[in-house]
Amino acid sequence: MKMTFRWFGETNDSISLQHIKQIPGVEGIVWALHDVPVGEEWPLEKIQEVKQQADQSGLSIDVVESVNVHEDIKLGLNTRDQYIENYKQTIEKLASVGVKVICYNFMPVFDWFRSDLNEPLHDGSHALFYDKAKVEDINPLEIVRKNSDELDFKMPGWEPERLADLAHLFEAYQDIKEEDLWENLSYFLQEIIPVAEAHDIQMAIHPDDPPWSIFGLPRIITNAENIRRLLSIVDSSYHGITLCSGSLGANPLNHVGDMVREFADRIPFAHIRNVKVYENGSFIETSHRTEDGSVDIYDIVKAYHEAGFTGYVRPDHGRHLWDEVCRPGYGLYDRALGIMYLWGIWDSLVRSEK
Ligand SMILES: [Mn+2]
Repeated sequence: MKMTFRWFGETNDSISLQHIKQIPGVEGIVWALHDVPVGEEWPLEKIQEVKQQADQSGLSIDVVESVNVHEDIKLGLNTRDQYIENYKQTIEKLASVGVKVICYNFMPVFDWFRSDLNEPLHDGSHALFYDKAKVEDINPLEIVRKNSDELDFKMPGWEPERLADLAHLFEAYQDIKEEDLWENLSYFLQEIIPVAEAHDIQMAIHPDDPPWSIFGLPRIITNAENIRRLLSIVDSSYHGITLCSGSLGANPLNHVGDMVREFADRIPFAHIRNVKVYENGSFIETSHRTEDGSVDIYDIVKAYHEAGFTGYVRPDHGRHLWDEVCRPGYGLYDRALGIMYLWGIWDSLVRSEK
């Protein structure tokens, strides 16, 4: 496996490339142009700038996360074709600097979703928390207000113009059911995958986080059965998944290790992290260690090892430790600890083979 680390950019991250380079075994960054509005074509000069920065630190730029999909594509509007055309152009440009994997998702309106970004754990660290009852109880428009008041809800990656448009977006999704979303995803894939294939870039869809419908919005990349359906839409090794153990693992019915075993040859990119799921359906992010959460991280790494996995891996989110000031979920310390845990399991599996 090739170890990577998510980096938000020189002026957009509390962590430097030099620090990332010092984590054992990290070969590359997982990056994106976070200031390009969703749907627009990525400018080549800005792509090359990141490539240069990474080169100087001896890190690869093979994995991009994410090239986000415009809502009009997910809604299946007539305007989608222009956005799909822009997407294709971005694929072509990313290929020109050597990008190998593009992570994306197909979640309506919200990307990953939590009720609290700084929930205390028993050890005094803090982590992202999903309070199920709280989310079920709240009107999403209220979240916007709370967000702007810097209270309970903050959503990194939410552009202000998108927040302002939230009421309109919800209206637009009113008639979009799961089957409509499948149809719109299928249209997108049939357009995109041949282009990705021609440019030797693997598309890797991220599962829905959490893996169930929120606020009545449809969500479809949620379990093994739906991943099977997803992969059958286009039969190509360039159409794969970003298998995220924490997203799928928030539903105790999902056995992530078995998903690795079943889908291994369609997983170019793995997110590995743990969550502790409570009986009431709420969950909190924990350290990567199997014993600390509800997801069997050992079994997942073992499944990758058995599959001879040569794809990219990154520790997903981490807790906020030792008073670190960082982007929620994306501190240096806990993700670096997570990497060492993953290497510990991996290296011992490799040695025990010999
Ligand atoms: Mn993830």
